[in-house]
Amino acid sequence: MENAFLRRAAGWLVVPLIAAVGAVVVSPPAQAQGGLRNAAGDMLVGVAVTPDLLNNSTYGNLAASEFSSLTAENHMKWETIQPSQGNFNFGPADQIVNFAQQNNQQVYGHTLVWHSQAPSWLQNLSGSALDQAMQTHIDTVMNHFGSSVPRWDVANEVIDDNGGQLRNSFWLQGMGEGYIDQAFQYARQASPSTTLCLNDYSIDGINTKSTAYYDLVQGMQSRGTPIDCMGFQAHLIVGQVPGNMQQNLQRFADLGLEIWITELDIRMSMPPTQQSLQQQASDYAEVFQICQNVSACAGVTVWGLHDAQSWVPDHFPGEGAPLMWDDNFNTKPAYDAVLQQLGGSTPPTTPPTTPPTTPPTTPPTTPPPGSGDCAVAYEANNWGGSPGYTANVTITNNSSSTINGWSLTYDYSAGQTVEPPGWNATVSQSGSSVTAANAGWNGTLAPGQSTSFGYNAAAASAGNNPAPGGFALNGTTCTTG
Ligand code: 9MR
Repeated sequence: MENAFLRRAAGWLVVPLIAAVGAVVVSPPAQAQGGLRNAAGDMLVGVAVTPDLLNNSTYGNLAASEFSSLTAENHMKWETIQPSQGNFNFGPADQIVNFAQQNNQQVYGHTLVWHSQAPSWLQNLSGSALDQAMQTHIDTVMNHFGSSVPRWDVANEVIDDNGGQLRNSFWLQGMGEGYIDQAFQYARQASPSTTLCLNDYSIDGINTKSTAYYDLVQGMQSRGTPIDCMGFQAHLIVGQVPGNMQQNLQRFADLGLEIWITELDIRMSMPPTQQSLQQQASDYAEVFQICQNVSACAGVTVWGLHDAQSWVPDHFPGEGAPLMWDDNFNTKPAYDAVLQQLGGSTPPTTPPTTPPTTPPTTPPTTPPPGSGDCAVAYEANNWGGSPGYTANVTITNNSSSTINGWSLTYDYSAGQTVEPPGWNATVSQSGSSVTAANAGWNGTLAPGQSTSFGYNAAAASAGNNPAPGGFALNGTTCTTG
């Protein structure tokens, strides 16, 4: 199997190479390239887009200047590309690809074989007719885009939500369980150098469904089916980044796959509060940090540019605001947190807003909270059979005052060693004592507000990993549990 790093490096060469051979005249970047794409180094930062909106100057400028990869949110799906049999409609998708080429961006292809957004003529086929339609579609689409779309979701959402069985789709009914292998084989034949991905939601942490994918990938590999990459959609809820997400992505990386976070959004109950926006910022930074920590992780794509055009409110009534820009294209705390996580400089930010409950006369700094005024929840996810583990720590300000800047100290008793600096805090260790200091964006904790940080660590030996004790926030003892 080709090395994931080489593949990542090769992917970067695609657009310059096209320019070099003179096949396409690539104009200079239309926009100054700053922001996220610049800060991210060799990690791609993507956004799902709609062709019409690229003509809106605010949307287009942000899509070009902040992102290094584009995914068509809808316009490379079967119902758009081949609405009736044999009639291919590449216009909207080509707009996206052209925009990407003008702005030195990659394109992530989404998606070739899926049970949803599939035209009824296709759903009415079965057996060899369905098989033939699959091959024709894959061939025609991949040949049309060629190297301008260097990776594709070949099969999307093929496993059920309950019990990890193959989804009972028209594909499964029409072609049997070999349809997934068949799709990947057709894709490899059509375009040998394209990175071929599986992609799904609710597989971000270790659970029944993600383990079913792990087994599916291993089965494909044992049968010689070409699979190169695993996409984790990460349609998440504020405060619920799975504690073992990094461990989960790593186990797929260890199978030799390139890793992508393909459809990130983090929704919240509406309307947003200062607390939910801060939690969202910390969650976004954590997801980007996870990709940074997994060396096979090539990129993170967010599923939409700004809140006003997200799919979330239509599908989850009462929830929304899942993206990094608000309805009016203002950056949210999540943007600043991601930029900082990527190592970029945070623009001069608006001064912290005083929480509504704080009277205007409250002095800016408040004394440390009294004992029990903070609570700590600690969990360690052991990497089965090895001394390694991932720790996640959540602190809650249970006092009635805002905390401005925090430092949490605690002690390990069994010789554990943490790997600094961790994520969402700067973690260091001296002897058995660990200190975690807030990151730039989560130092302010309003009354009742929580924030989480984490790090990788190793126990002295596998299985010998008791929780630390003596948690103190700014010197004051916290309750645990
Ligand atoms: O965001 C897409 C939305 O505009 C469409 O109406 C919807 C139709 O199913 O698909 C949405 O995108 C989905 C993606 O293609 C696959 N993973 C789940 C995404 C959110 O539903």
